[in-house]
Amino acid sequence: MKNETILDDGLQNDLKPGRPRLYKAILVNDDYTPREFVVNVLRAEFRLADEQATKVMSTAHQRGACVVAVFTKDVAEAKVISATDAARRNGFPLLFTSEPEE
Ligand code: TYC
Repeated sequence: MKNETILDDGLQNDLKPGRPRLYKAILVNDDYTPREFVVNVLRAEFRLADEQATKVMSTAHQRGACVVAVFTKDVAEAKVISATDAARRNGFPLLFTSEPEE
């Protein structure tokens, strides 16, 4: 009993804050959303430069999906919702998702 306190250096237990896990915001391809609209959403919601937005859009178009950027969990989820909402408001099925990095 006495030694538990003495031996616990506090470095390995579950309460250690550590580095927060990062989340990928992912752009998913579809057959209907115009390429230009996708690029504009990437610029407006994720603050990508035009060239980078075009690259990310093209990669998703060719491969089915593309990582847009990584954020903390809260920020990734907020941006994914906001970007997907912008598409719905304009009548497009464009989808963004988020998932933790390995
Ligand atoms: N595939 C769409 C088209 O041909 C463009 C597009 C690209 C849509 C990437 C979604 O994540 C996407 N108009």
